[in-house]
Amino acid sequence: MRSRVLELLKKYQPDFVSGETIARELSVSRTAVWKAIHYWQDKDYLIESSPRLGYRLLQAPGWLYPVEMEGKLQSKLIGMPVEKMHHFLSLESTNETLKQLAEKGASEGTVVLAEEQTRGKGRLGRSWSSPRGKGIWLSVLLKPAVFPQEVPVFTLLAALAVSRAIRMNHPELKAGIKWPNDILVHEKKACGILTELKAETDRIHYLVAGIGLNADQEEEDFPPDLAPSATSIYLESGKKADRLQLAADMINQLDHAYHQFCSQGARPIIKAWKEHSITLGRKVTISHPAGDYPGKAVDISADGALVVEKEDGTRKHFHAGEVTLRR
Ligand code: BT5
Repeated sequence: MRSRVLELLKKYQPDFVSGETIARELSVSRTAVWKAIHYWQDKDYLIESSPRLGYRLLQAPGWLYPVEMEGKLQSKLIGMPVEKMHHFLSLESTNETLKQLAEKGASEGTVVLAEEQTRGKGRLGRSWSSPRGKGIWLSVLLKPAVFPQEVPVFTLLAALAVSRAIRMNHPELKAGIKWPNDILVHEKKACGILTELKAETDRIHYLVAGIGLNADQEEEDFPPDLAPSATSIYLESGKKADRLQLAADMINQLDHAYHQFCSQGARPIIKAWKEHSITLGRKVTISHPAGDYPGKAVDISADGALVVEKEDGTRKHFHAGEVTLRR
C-alpha cells in the first residue's frame, strides 16, 4: 500500500494530489494515506502537504530503495520479488549481513544493499572504501548446485555482469575486467568483487557475491593512498551516475548470466568474459605465495584460471593471485 501511495505521488508530480483522491484510488482510509505519507517522509522523501491541496512529491532522496528500483528490474530470481531486497543506510559490510541472513535461511536471490559500509571488506582481510551515497555496495546470495572447485567462475560471472552494466550505461568509458575480480576504467579500479563461500568438500551451502562499484566519488572521497589507483564513474565521465539504473542493470545482468550458467554451464560465461577482458594479451606479473611470476596472459581456462605464458613458451594456470598489468 505504501509503495502504491508513492507511485501515485510520482504519477501526479509536480502537481498536488488530494488525500481523498489517493484514498479513493487505493480503496484505503485517509488515515492510512496520512500514515504512508509520514512513512516516506521519514525515509527522506520531500513531500509537501497542504490542507487544501493535498500532497505533492518535491524530491526523492536518491537512495537505492528497492521500491525505486522495482520498475527497472527484469530479473527472475535475484532481488525478485522485491521483498528479497534489503536496503540499509549504513552497515558494516553487506557481505556480513547477507551471510547472517543466509544462516537464518534466506532464499536464493536475496540481495543486501547499503548506502555506506563502515567496514567494507576486500579480499584477504583488506578493506574496501564505501562512502555514503557515493557507490553501489551490494551482495547477492546464490545457491548453485556445483562443487566448491567451480566457485571461481562466479567471480568472473559477477565481473562480467558489472562490466556489461557499466558498458550499457556508459559505452564511452570502455570498462573492462582485470582478472579475477576488478573492473577497471581507463586503467584504474572502479569496482571490486568479493566472493565468499560456505561449503563442505563436495557441496556448496551458499555463496555470497559482494560487489562494490564506485559511482559518484570525487577525488577527495577516496583515502589518499587510493587516489592514484582508484576511480569512479563520475570522475571518468564527468557526469553524476544514475545509481538506481546502474544497480538495477547490475542485478538484471547477474540474473541473466546466472541463468545462463545454470542451463549451459561455464562455457558461455567464459566466452563473454574474454570479450570484456583487459588482461588477456597483456604482459603481467602474478604475485603468488611461491614468488612473482612474469609472463603474458594468454587465456582463461574452462574453470576460470588465468593461463600465463613465459618467454620460453611454458604455460602455468593460476586459480588465484594478484595481477599487475605491465606495459
Ligand atoms: C576487492 O578486494 O576488490 C573486493 C571488494 C569488494 C567490495 C564489496 S562492496 C559490497 C560487498 N561488501 C563488502 O564488505 N565487500 C563487498 P581486493 O582485490 O582485495 O582489493 C582491495 C584493495 O582495493 C584495497 O586493499 C585497496 O587497495 C583497494 N580499494 C579499497 N577500496 C577501494 C575503492 N572503493 N575503489 C578502488 N579501490 C579500492
